[in-house]
Amino acid sequence: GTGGQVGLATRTRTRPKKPSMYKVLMLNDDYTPMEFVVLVLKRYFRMDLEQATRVMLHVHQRGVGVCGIFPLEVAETKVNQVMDFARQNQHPLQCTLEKA
Ligand code: TYC
Repeated sequence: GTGGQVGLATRTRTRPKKPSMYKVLMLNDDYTPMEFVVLVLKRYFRMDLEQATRVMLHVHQRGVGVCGIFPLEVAETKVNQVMDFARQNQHPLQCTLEKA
């Protein structure tokens, strides 16, 4: 046009892009009771007693384990909930995020 502005061609998405997913990891420590970790896994990750016990023992033996894989905002909320609950109960349990 006379103004010299050139429109750049853009492609528009037809489908929304898939959200990036994040692993929520539980870390072992020497002080948090096993029963407390099982409670956390049941309460915040909707595991039954058998699943929760399996994941807890995996973390106890290997040092780290995956609690679940979620979109970023959900994963962040889970980490905050677990850390708050551990703090309230004076346990040093640590939980963190990692891109899946
Ligand atoms: N290692 C702890 C104990 O022997 C149990 C434990 C398991 C702690 C998993 C943290 O994420 C954890 N009491």
